[in-house]
Amino acid sequence: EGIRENWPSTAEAKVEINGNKYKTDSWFNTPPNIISNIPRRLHLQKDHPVYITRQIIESVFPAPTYKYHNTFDPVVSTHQNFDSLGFPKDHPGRAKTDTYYINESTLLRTHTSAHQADTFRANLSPGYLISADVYRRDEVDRSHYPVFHQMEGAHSWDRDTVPNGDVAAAVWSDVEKLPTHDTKVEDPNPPFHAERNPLQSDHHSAAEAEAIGAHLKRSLELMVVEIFTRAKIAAKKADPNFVDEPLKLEVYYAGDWLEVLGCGVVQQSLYINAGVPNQLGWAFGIGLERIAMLLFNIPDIRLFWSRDERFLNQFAGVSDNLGLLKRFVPFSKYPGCPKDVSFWLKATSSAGGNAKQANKHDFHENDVMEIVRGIAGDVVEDVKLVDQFTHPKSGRKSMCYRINYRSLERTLTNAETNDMHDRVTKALVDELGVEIR
Ligand code: FA5
Ligand code: MG
Repeated sequence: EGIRENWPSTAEAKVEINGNKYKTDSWFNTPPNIISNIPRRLHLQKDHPVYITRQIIESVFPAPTYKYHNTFDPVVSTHQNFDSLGFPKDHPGRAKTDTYYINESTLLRTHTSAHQADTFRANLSPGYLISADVYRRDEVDRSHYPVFHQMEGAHSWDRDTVPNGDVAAAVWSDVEKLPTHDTKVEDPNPPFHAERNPLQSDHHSAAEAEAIGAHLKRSLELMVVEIFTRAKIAAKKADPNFVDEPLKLEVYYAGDWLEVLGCGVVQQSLYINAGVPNQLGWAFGIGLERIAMLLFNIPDIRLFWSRDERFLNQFAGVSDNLGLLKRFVPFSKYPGCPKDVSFWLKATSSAGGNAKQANKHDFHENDVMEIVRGIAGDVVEDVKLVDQFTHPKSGRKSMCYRINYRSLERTLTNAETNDMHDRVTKALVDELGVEIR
């Protein structure tokens, strides 16, 4: 209730997060419903499915080879989150429409990779696992939530300390030591492509990249085999970001392919910038909720935030005895109430009947998502664009979104759904300047 109120709007306001005060500026766009979720840290809440999933993955990446970091602060610099990873200045992820900023140079991390460079620099162990809450302005549906949990894993080898300086031999010897499994994994992607990635060829030999790729794949296979014995899995080529030979892993679930992780051989520039130029290795980043949804058969990502005992009690005692792990039994599904809202976008410049100008607008769908979440909170199941068109004469653009209001815990009354929808409609007009049709 009233979660959009008390939102500091002046440039001089301060916000307190985990006991630290931060000065906000015109970049500040983190609403109270996000800030209030920061202390939840579901990955540290015993018997929570996100915690259990972290435990299971950690068991596949054992200490002391891997060191676990589970309490890094979510407030990081734009340097940590983007620059340290080589994200270009115009990368869309940096936009205020995609990321929650505290001020121009401070934000809520959008991924655990924000800690990659610092962890490489600290160089405490060959491998690490970082589990943490991460924050993104994103779409609203059953597999996306603005706060979720990621686990990042990495393993590095040091040219200076491997026997005879032979990294490839050292990595293959580590591959030999990995446990074996007898599950067949379909993977049409060879571990190394000679034609790709000229940058890495300055730093790695093909034999080194191939050995590291093999260690990465074998390690991820072990994880996947541990988690899903029955799911169908595919490795697909992904967009290159800050890893080479990038791959993402998708799992077939409830009739759809669900993306669960991204991974690859770490770009050497990262190690160089982190002051450990003689290291080389791999990294992956996984969405813990996505894994937990598959593992426990949890149909909606909002359930993770539920404090309803009918949800939480189903996992009681599992952290201490993984043998008790069983699939989630959904409690009753309450009726959904879909409502449409159609509006004309505001033109950026005064259109004055000029069709070309009227066609220009400064509209981002994530702003619609954010307004709906801010008002309806966890009572919205998904928001979908169902229609859009441009008026042939005026050039004005119209959008129609369908908002499905559905609580996971009770039946909504007509009156409260109508009230929420009216408030959403009003906020769209007030904050985005749209005109309701
Ligand atoms: C990353 O965040 C990279 N940092 C991962 C990485 C690490 C790649 C190290 C290479 C080396 P991506 O944006 O794809 O990648 O997110 C990783 C995973 O987070 C996705 O596969 C998905 O499982 C999960 N995820 C992404 N957005 C959401 C969301 N809104 N809600 C829930 N889970 C999400
Ligand atoms: Mg995404």
